[in-house]
Amino acid sequence: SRLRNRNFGAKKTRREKTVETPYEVSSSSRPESEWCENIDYFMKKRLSVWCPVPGALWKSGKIQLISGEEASIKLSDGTVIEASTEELLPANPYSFEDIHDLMRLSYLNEPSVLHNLECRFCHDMVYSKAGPLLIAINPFKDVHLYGDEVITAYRQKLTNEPHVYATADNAYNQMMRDGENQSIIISGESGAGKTEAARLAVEYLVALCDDCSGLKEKILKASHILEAFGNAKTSINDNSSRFGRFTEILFSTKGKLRGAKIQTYLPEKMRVVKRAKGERSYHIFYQLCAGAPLSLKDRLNLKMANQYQYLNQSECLEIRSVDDASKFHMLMEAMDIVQISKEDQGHIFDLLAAVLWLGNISFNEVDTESCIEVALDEALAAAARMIGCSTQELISVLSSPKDGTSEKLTLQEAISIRDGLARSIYASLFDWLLELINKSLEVDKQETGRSISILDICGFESFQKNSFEQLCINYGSERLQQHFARHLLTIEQEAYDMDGLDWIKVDYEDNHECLNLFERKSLGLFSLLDEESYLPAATDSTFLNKLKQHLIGNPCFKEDRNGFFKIRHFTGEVLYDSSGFLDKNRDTLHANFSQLLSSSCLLSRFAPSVLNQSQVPTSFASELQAPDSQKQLVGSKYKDQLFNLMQQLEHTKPHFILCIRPNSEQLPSIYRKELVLQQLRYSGVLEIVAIARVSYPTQMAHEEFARRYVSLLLEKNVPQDPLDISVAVLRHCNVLPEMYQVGYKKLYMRAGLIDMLEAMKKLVPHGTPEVKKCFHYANA
Ligand code: AD9
Ligand code: MG
Repeated sequence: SRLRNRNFGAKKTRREKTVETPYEVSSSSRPESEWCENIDYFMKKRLSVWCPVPGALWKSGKIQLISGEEASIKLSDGTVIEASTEELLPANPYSFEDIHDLMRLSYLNEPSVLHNLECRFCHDMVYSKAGPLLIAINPFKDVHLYGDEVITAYRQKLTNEPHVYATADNAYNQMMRDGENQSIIISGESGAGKTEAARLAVEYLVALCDDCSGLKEKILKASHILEAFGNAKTSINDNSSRFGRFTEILFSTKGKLRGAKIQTYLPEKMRVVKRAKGERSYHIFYQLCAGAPLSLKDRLNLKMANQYQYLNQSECLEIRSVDDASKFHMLMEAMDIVQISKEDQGHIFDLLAAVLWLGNISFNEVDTESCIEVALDEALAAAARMIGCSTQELISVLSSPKDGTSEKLTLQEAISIRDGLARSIYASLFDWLLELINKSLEVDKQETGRSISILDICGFESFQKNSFEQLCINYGSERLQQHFARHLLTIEQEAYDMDGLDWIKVDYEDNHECLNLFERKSLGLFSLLDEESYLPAATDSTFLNKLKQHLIGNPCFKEDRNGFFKIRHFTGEVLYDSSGFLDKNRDTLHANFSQLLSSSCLLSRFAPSVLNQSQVPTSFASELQAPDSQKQLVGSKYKDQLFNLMQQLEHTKPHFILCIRPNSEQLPSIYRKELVLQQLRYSGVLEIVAIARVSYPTQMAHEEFARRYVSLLLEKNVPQDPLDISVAVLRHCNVLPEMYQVGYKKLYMRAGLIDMLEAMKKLVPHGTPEVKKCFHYANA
């Protein structure tokens, strides 16, 4: 309850003064600063207040009586309740339609924000702004806010309603205006709508440009293909992304669409062979089984999905209102559009069938001493045929011990080798597919110069059982949250302080402690995990002991019952089951995989390039149970990838979208206040608004400002110093003093000012001698 009952601005009179003028507070409301002293006023004028009500968070009502610290409140349903005056918060007089930006609430407090978002949500207005941040609440239904006509409306600026399109439009305009690369960073927990938002952003950006070469269609379809291979139904989201995605849309310096490049992060391999009940493997498997044309079915010896052990094990083969067969037809079309050759498509289907058939391979116990033998049946023959090797070669891989010793395999070991092979094939297939897609979207580098990147990583997850996969996903969310908070909450405040601005700090509890838990050099969770993974004798339980020994001092780490530990994430506490951590982090390939690779013309065709790229040592034989210390392990590799990603993002101007999941059932029209509030709280939305209300979103060095806007000065005596030019321009244009602050180095401007200056510039003729002189000066 970090934020409960916080009423931003209530005690911060100084800030209130700077804020009111540009965002005009309606005269019918009292300024926040007066709230504390003016509860009486609210009672007399019968103005609404928020009152805490057990089980319903807050309800609005009117104060009937105040006696000392206690007040009687009549709620809108007629009931009267008692509450302490300290717990009451002022409600806003506005109707929600006016308030598409939470910055415009005259009283910024949790119940007001929740209520405003709820009203908008109930009217299908699922987007709102929180200052610089776009909030998107997942409607789980078609809200008719998308498509060509709406795109045109945003392009022509016919509407100022918040929207992903507006965010994308803004990014494009800023890229063109400032010549700076942009990024759209989408956060939110699993099922909140990140992937949909990313799709809409890409849809808008590619629609901005004329498209003669079919590039636009290719970019959209590429995303469609990746989703078929990288998304799956989980218990939280029917279309959950099981990999992170960073899509760069590339433009020429003139703003023409030139191509795209996609990077992916940590696709979840384990899902191919194992997952929780009620979840599915990757969509593509079910689509293939349901929709493959007869000839393909024959060639792959394809059965129904329920006949494959890898698919039927989790007792979930279909998704409500999803037609896998028609999805498959759309996928084939998408592959054609992306120009994946028919031959490569054939290979892709072969490998998918290989994975499915591998899962059906069974083992017989030959004698009582746990000696096992691969069953010589249809599954073995089909898998070998699909991989492109002989059954004997496949048997040899599946029945020889991982570490090359002569010991006999147990049944469990044999199954683990089989599953490891299936996972590796699928992971390599995914990487290869990405390579094909990127080749198809590739452009001549000289033609590009600008880009807008869209980041959509897996959202925070907390299931009943959480394993290594959730740990990595949730660590990714922590990293992203740090970037989000740094940009929306910290950097700006630091800059104001440094540049000598009059400023009141807004505090925010950041997540550095949790990041530290994961990232510390020698005693962080990932380095401890690596250390154990390199030791052949280590087990999940020795790993857990190590964690307990070294992490117990960190407030984000907690011991739990045997085999489990807890981490306090910024979103809340998650219980992790440590079993399988070491194996998943090692992700060792079978020693004989290289043998199979050389004998299978199919695997040798695509796997080597992919495997070399992913920094796996060239000798597979060295990847035994405990990998050699040169191989980078899964967790720390992901950590490094995220670091690189964050660095890439630091070179862009970020735009943030926060997606919110209004209910856990994926149902339309249900807005669960507690769930929404929790997400608003841990993302720091109220703090972001509080900062935005007093912030200056556009900042420009005086030199740059002078260069751009000196032409607005039509006088003869133009000052020499850039700072003086800035001030002269602003005065000359009659800009209200509360719209800007002048720092030592930069000019800090409120939202809207720069657009106004741009508009004025268009009206002023260029080229007077004074202007030219100043341009020379400023450029120099
Ligand atoms: V995860 O972290 O990948 O598990 P996401 O990506 O945040 O998650 P996703 O975009 O997949 O969530 O959204 C989940 C589902 O919500 C979608 O499959 C849609 O059915 C639904 N959704 C999301 N956004 C919208 C929307 N703008 N309009 C309608 C939506 N439905
Ligand atoms: Mg997603």
